[in-house]
Amino acid sequence: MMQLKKLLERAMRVIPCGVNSPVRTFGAVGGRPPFIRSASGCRLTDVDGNEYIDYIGSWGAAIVGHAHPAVTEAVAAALRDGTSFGTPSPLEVGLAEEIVDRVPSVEQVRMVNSGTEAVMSAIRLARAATGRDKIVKFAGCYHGHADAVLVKAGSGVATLGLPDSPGVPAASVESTLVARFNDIDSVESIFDAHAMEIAAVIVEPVAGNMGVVPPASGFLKQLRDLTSRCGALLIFDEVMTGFRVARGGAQTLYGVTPDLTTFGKVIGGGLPVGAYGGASNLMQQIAPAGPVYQAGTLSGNPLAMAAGLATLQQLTDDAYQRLERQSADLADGLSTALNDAGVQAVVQRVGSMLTVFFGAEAVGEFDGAAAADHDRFARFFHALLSRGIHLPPSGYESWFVSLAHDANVIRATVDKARESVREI
Ligand code: KE4
Repeated sequence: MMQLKKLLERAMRVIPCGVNSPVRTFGAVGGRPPFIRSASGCRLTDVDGNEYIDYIGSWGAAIVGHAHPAVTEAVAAALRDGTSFGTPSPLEVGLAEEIVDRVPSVEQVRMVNSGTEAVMSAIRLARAATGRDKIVKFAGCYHGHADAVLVKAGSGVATLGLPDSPGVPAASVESTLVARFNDIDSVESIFDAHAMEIAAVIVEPVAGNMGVVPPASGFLKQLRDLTSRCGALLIFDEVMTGFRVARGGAQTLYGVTPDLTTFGKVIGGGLPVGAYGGASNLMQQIAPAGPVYQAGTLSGNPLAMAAGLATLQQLTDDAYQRLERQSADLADGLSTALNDAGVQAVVQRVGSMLTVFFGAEAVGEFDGAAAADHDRFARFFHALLSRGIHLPPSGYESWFVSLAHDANVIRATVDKARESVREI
């Protein structure tokens, strides 16, 4: 504990709240986060030598497990040739080809350095391509921290966006309209009022930032039909779902084709990468092919490309079948443990991303997620952490299962969850 205490004191002096991203502070669950020194497979080891089974998975990037030999070796090989050149390089072509091969709606893709950048760029492209300014997002969906999408619904479900953070000028969000996820009527009422001004609807095809909330049957198709009818683009933010819920992402799982897709996490294999892509006629509007400016010093850097490519190459059809089997076993085991303990909760899962909502029977949109018992989740979180299981520290986050979470790890997790529910 001494190492952690000293490190936290040092971190608090030089980094806001000692962390480089807010959710890491355990603010939603209380207590202090362990500082992780290393990770391997599905396990984290903190600076005091404590080991945890990891369900944060670097927020989705570590889908093949931490320090996977193929990824480590690919990065090491690229590293021996230098880190970044600021010129075209072969590895970025390889990763772009792999993305295009997997996602039929993507004919061309541009690499950036985060999901936030990917979303910023996709929205700029949609506005340029349509000549319109307004965008529609959904309460509870998170698309990174660019001004235009740092918005939460005001009262009601379809309202002009309200800034979600100081420093976001009203002017930056007055063109952002907020609807309710899984409620096509809330989207149609926005289009009734603003149809010809809307450049795009952006949606997480499986919501993962209000906890995991799957799309209601037909919802994504309804969004596709409505946007096509009104000349607006449909943007699937697949930063989390991309190559996570299926080989080609959520769009292949649900059979709905967006105009633009954003990616992140998995395609970087733990190194900083984002990307956005779509049909060539759209992507050819991006500079220098076209007038829509977007740039980045480290975009396409060889190390991140090597990590992403090596990760995707591990994600074979067999790998997705294993992820599906292990994740289903975990979800079923958790549901049974909660039910046996008489605890009202629901486990919502798509592929290898899942969330436990306490005090709820089913969650279909943000109000339902907010109404869940987050205090009970916090107690569950700490009961498991004390037993060496590290969940994401918020009831609004997805748990991530990796290829390294084998049957024994899943069984151990369910056993410890069964113990934990008895004390929360
Ligand atoms: P980044 O800028 O954090 O790479 O990506 C932003 C983003 C965009 N779109 C979706 C659907 C996302 O889930 C994210 C980022 N996800 C969070 C996890 N809920 C990142 C964790 C964090 O902010 O520390």
